[in-house]
Amino acid sequence: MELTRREVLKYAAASSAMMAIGGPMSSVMAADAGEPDKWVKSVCRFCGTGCGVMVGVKDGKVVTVKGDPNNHNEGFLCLKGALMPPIVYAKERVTKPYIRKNGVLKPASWDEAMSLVVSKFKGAIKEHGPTSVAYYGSGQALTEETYLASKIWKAGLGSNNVEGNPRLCMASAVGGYVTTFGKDEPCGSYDDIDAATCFFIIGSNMSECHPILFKRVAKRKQADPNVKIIVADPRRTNTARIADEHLSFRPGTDLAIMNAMAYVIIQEELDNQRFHSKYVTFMTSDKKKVDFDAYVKFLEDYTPEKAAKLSGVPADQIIRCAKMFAEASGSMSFWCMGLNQRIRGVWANNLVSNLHLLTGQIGKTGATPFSLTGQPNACGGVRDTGGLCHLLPAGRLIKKPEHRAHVEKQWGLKPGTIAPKPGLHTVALWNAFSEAKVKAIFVICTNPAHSMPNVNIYTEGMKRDDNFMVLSEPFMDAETVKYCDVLLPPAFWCEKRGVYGCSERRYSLLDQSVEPMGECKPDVEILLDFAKRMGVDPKVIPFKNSDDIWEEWRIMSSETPYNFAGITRPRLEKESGILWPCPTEDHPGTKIRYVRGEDPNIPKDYKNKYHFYGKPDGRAVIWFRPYKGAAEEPDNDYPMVLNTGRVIDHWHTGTMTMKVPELRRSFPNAYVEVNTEDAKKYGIQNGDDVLLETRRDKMVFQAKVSDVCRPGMVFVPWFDAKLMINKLTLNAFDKGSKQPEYKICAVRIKKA
Ligand SMILES: Nc1nc2c(c(=O)[nH]1)N[C@H]1C(S)=C(S)[C@@H](COP(=O)(O)OP(=O)(O)OC[C@H]3O[C@@H](n4cnc5c(=O)[nH]c(N)nc54)[C@H](O)[C@@H]3O)O[C@H]1N2
Ligand SMILES: Nc1nc2c(c(=O)[nH]1)N[C@H]1C(S)=C(S)[C@@H](COP(=O)(O)OP(=O)(O)OC[C@H]3O[C@@H](n4cnc5c(=O)[nH]c(N)nc54)[C@H](O)[C@@H]3O)O[C@H]1N2
Ligand code: SF4
Ligand SMILES: [Mo]
Repeated sequence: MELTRREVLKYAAASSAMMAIGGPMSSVMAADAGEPDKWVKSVCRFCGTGCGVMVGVKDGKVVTVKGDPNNHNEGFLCLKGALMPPIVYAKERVTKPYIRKNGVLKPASWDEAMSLVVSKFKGAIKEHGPTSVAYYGSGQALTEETYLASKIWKAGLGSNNVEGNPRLCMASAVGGYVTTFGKDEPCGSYDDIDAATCFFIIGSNMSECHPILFKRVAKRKQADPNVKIIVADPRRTNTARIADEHLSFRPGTDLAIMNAMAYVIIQEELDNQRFHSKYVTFMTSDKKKVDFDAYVKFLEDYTPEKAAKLSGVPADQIIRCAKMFAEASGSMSFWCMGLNQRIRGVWANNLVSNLHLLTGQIGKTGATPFSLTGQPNACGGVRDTGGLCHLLPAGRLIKKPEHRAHVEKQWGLKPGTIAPKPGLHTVALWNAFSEAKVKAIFVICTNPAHSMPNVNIYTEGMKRDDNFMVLSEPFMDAETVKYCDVLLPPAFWCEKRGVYGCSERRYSLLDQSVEPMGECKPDVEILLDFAKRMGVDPKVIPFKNSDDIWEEWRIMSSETPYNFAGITRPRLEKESGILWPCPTEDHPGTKIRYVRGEDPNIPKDYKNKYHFYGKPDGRAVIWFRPYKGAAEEPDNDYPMVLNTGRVIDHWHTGTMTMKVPELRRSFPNAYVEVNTEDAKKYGIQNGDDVLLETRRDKMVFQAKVSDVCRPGMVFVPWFDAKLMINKLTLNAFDKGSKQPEYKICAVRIKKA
């Protein structure tokens, strides 16, 4: 059904509830503007679901957006996706460069701004060496933007300080996949949803954060009432409301629950011996290869009774869920920040994959461990191109000499050009910038002055005079604008051309729909200009535009298991997304990895059906991952857990969704969710002001009293720049992935 804009807006206020049930939203025509002159194929600007959109253009302006019927979303969009056009023309758009003078941003020409940027970067490199300069990017930047920036820094400037917000988001998932399978990225696809008979959704609020995928899950359940849904989340979210089993546990204790599920599976003889004896290695946390019996012994610490005591989930519920998962004809797991944003994020990821490997619930349609990616291009843009401080393109590692040598050869560099030491990861990088050890940083498509944990430290650091930040940001009211030394005006979303790669290894093209506003330039052009002015060898950066960059990267991938040589620009223009590996132009793309006959990386006559070729012995790993607590557990002084996350109608720091009146109205301010029992204990009524205090800072929020949070925890959404919860959060991080623990810290609350 098509809705007019007015009809859509009627639904806006109720959108969360609506999406939770899979809702009446189908393709949305959010326009009163009349029939567009043309429709341009693109991708939604927001979440990692990566819905295809058609952008309606009239008189050179974007007037409407509708779902692309040929992409995986089959024409469906959620409200955020449908309401994008007004964001493009918001009055806050930055349309010319600015330079800060005496504390105030003053308009400048491109040449003045870029000359200053280059003099600062050159000065820093000359005085303090290449590691004093950095790039901080984004899982929302186009693939070509991140590939280019990473190459400029690592190959051109000699600095591996290339980081970005995916460190705050997907680093633990990368760590999980790499340690378990030897290669990053999911092995299944969205199509698995239509065949799965059990969904294990853990640490993901899909109904609000991946609404169109959740809709597909809900549709599956509606079509077949025997399909089971397990949701493991300490909050009773909209997602949990359609679950057959909602496991509500003390935050952080899900490691014990997943181990207990494995215990039950083995006790009930529901493990798949034939599969794990042939395709799995059992490994202790200190990387000793052991046998199945050692695993059984390890799990003795995790009987359902012991896990129940620790987590607060009844033992019989753990047993029911374990059986449900193992006995289903196809089990599909989804997870997101509830697992990744933890100091045991990688371990939590391993534990989900353990359940699949133990039961053989993998490598067949409907059975797969599927990490939901947050941002629209964290997979394609950052993980795949290697846009982090320890990575090189296609999953190769800076610390491995043979990986550096191969990339140097592919890039035509002198051997030894890429520095052998990884750069600084995000928390370390911003620490170093705050101490003015890193002198100059280029920030593109992210808003760290709002999104970093324990953010006061970093905003204080940004105020210093002896470090320098250049920021490319389309909106004047983004928090980081307050602190940058130079502000550059980027072309936004539909004003530029490039690729997004979403959660399921699907690469889709965003074609340019309209001309950039004012003096805005695509980030690719900004970076190319920067490289030229920095004197980077034109043989290293030979590109004229985004198409040239894609061409180099596409061909380079063909010598790796990421092989997407078949995904050419003309093909992307015609088709609405293709899943890699895709080695040749006539290859349809790959739905299931690691399976003979499905994955083109495995020879057709390979001896075994499955081949986990990311590991030297071809076997995936079941890891022993014991339960360990959070970095800051509640205590007498700070007796509750503070949890932070998202709401359906806002995107992150709100710079975009706050510009859409209907979205702003549905969530105008941040608030604190308090459980009814805790409210009674602290004498708090719905709507009261509540003071939240952590060891970092304190702030007052209005209370929403409900049964959503479990007792002992509170939840605050982090979109609101006026009420910035990241002043209170903790910057402890996972030792392996370096991803911060946004999901758990200790807090005390009282009525204000
Ligand atoms: N509407 C909307 N959608 C988005 C985004 C957005 O800003 N707005 N952002 C996108 C991005 S970048 C991301 S990363 C994703 C995030 O998507 P999600 O991870 O689904 O969203 P969050 O709200 O961050 O957290 C999910 C859940 O983790 C739970 N959780 C907290 N502690 C624990 C724990 O100890 N164990 C478990 N198992 N769960 C726990 C929380 O209660 C919360 O319900 O969303 C993407 N989609
Ligand atoms: N408390 C708490 N904090 C969190 C999280 C949490 O769960 N809790 N989640 C973390 C996670 S998962 C993530 S992914 C991060 C996200 O954190 P951020 O990346 O900092 O948040 P965004 O609001 O997405 O910032 C994107 C910025 O890019 C700008 N922009 C949009 N389009 C363009 C463009 O084309 N070019 C340029 N140059 N700029 C553009 C936007 O206006 C916006 O200011 O936050 C992390 N922070
Ligand atoms: S589900 Fe995500 S990608 Fe799809 S329309 Fe909504 S925000 Fe956009
Ligand atoms: Mo994210």
